[in-house]
Amino acid sequence: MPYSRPTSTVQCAGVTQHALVTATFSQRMRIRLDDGSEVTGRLKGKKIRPVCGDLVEARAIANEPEWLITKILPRRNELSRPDRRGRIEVLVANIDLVSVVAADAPAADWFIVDRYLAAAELMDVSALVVFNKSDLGAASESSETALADFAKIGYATVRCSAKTGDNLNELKRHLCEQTTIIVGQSGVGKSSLINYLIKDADQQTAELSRATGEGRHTTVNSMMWSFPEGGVVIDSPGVRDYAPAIESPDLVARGFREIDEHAPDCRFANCRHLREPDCAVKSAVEIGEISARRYESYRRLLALAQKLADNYN
Ligand SMILES: Nc1nc2c(ncn2[C@@H]2O[C@H](COP(=O)(O)OP(=O)(O)OP(=O)(O)O)[C@@H](O)[C@H]2O)c(=O)[nH]1
Ligand SMILES: [Mg+2]
Ligand SMILES: [Zn+2]
Repeated sequence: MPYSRPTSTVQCAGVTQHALVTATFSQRMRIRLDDGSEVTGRLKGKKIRPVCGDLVEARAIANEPEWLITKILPRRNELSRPDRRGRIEVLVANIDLVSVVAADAPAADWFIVDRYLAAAELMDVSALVVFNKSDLGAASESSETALADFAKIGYATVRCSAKTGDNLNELKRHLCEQTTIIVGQSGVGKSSLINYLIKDADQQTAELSRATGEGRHTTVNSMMWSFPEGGVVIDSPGVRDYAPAIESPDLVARGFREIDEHAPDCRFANCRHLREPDCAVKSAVEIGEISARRYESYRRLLALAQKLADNYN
């Protein structure tokens, strides 16, 4: 991928053009222009906050190496989370696939995976579960169960290793020709997977880390990489926890496809599947049709969404 470092070349103020945000740093961002070159952009004022995947309007600034970003074009979708004050923080925009990575080291928190999957459902985009570090041996019992749960409800799952390259062709097959965000806990191997799949990503990350003075091994910014064959993948910083920003508790069930599927059979149309009588969801959990862990995940996210809604109102 062409990457031109900001230079001290004198530039004339240019006409506004569309650009793609390929990386965000605290004050600056990397944007890709129509001709494929990449330049550093900064914001005009603080009213807009572009994220990786955004299409923006930008123009060259006379006698400065940086470009000025003036506007964000309408987004197709947003992956977001509530910030500490309960406001919505957008992480990336305009994506086609949420690829959630987990591993047995560090031990997987499957509730986090469920929440990313819920975010994908609510955004109406596809999702994929990647179980990395297969070279470490057989998966733990809890991971086996969780992976089987996901497969049962129709999510694609890929077991692979960024260390040995095992099954990475299969992973690549899922990622090509679209815009994917790779998410998951810190240390599960998100960047390693991208480095394996995109040969010069490691070197470019190192260069950017030097340029920005930021660490190399832990990803601190979202960053987009392109496959030569088409398609892009966004590496994102690992999380300790994640929850989607959900406008109303009523929407939480939509984030769990197997719960959403059973909900029409509940006695009450507005059943929250907690203590209501004749709840088809709870019946399905009791007979093992719906995974008890996924149901617990739903209850936890519902409680969180309720808390956020109460704080907000
Ligand atoms: N054994 C084994 N180790 C791996 C594999 N993939 C990554 N690692 C190691 O796991 C550690 C974390 O890898 P990263 O790629 O930095 O993980 P990350 O998910 O990008 O982490 P953050 O950027 O902090 O979110 C590194 O020491 C990698 O060498 C794998 O498939 N097998
Ligand atoms: Mg990383
Ligand atoms: Zn119900």
